[in-house]
Amino acid sequence: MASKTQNAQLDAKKVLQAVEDQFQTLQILNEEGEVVNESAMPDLTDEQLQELMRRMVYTRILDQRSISLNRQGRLGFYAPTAGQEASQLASQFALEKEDFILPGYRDVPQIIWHGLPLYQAFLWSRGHFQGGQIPEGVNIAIPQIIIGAQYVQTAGVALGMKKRGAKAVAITYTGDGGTSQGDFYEGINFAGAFKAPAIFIVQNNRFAISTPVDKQSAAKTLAQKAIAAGIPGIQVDGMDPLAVYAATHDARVRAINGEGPTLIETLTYRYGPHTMAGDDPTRYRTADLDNEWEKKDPLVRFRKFLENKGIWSEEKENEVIEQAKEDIKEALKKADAAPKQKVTDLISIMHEEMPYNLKEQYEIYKEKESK
Ligand SMILES: Cc1ncc(C[n+]2csc(CCOP(=O)(O)OP(=O)(O)O)c2C)c(N)n1
Ligand SMILES: [Mg+2]
Repeated sequence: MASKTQNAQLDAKKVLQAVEDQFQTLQILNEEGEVVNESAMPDLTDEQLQELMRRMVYTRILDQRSISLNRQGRLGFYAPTAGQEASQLASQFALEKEDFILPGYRDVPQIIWHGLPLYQAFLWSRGHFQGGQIPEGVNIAIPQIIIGAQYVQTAGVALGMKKRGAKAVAITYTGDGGTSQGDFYEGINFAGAFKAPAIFIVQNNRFAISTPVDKQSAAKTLAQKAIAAGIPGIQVDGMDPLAVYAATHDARVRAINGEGPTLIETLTYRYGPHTMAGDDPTRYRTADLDNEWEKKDPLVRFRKFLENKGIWSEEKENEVIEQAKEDIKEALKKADAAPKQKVTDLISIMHEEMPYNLKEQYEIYKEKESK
C-alpha cells in the first residue's frame, strides 16, 4: 500500500501534468499558408497584412546585408535574425508608438520598426556612442547584452507607466536560455505582483548558443513558467505571424485594462549562427533539424496566404527588396559620415552633470586630443 507521502507526491505529479497539458501551441496559419484557426484570426486590414509582409521581407534583406557587411569589417557586433521575423516583427506590429521596447541583442529589427533610424542601428553595432543616442519620442532602450537583465528593467518601466496612468505597455524579449536566469523570474514575478502593464516575450529558438533547450530546463514549455508568477502564459507558433500578432495584441489589451503582464513563448528558429563572432552551428545542430524548421519559414507561409488573398505579388516583393537595399546603402553612408569617436565623447555623454573625477579625466583627454 502506498504511504501518505507517496500519494501526495503522485498528486503533485498529476498537478504538473495537468498544467503542462494545458499548454498547447497557438497556430492560425499553417506551413501551407492556410488558416487553421478562424476564430483566433486577428482583425487586420489588407493594408496592414501587406505592411507586415513588407517588414518581414525588408528585415530578411537587412539580415543578409548585415552578415556580409560584418564579414567585410564594416559592421561590428551582429546577431543574425533570419527565421525569427514573425516572432520579432508581428509582436512589434501589435504595439503602439507610446509602448516601450526593451530588446535583447538579437532584437534590433523591432527597435528599427519602432523608430530607431537604420544608420544608428549600424552605429550601435560599431560601438559608436551615437548609436545609443535614441531620438526623442522613440520609446526604446538600446539592446541588452546581459542575458535576462531587460526583464527586471521592463517590470520597472511598466510599473512607472502604471503609476503615471499611461495607456501603454512595456514589452521585452529574451531567448529560451534567458529563462534560466534569475532576472527572468524576478521580472515576471515583480510585474505580476504589481499588475504592471508588461509583455514578456521568450523567443524559443531552441538553442542558447550551442546548448539545446531541453538541457536548459525540465519544463516542457517555457510558457508554463508564467504559472509560478501567477500571470497568464501562452505558447505560440513563432513562425506564424498571425498567431504571434494575435497573442501580443491580446496581451496588450489585458495590460492596458489593468489586468497585468503576460508571458508569451514563441517557438522559432534562427537559421544562421548565434552571432558573427565565430560559432559554427553545424557542430551543435543537425541538417535535418535545420531543414525541418526552414519548411516552417514565416515569409513562405505568409506569402502564400497573401497571394491566395490576391494582395501580394512578385512585383510587390521586388519593390520591397530594392527599397531595402537602397535604404541600407543610404544608412551606411550616413553611419560612415559620423565623426570618429573620441574619449571625451564617451566621458561627456554619461552624466547630465559631470562628476569631478570625470571632469579631471575630460580635461586630460581634451588636451591629448588637441594635439
Ligand atoms: C548574464 C549573461 N551570461 C552569459 C552571457 C553569454 N551569452 C551571450 S548569448 C548567450 C545565450 C543566450 O541564448 P538565448 O537566451 O536562447 O537567446 P538567443 O541568443 O538564442 O536569441 C549567452 C549564454 C551573457 N551575455 N550574459
Ligand atoms: Mg535561444
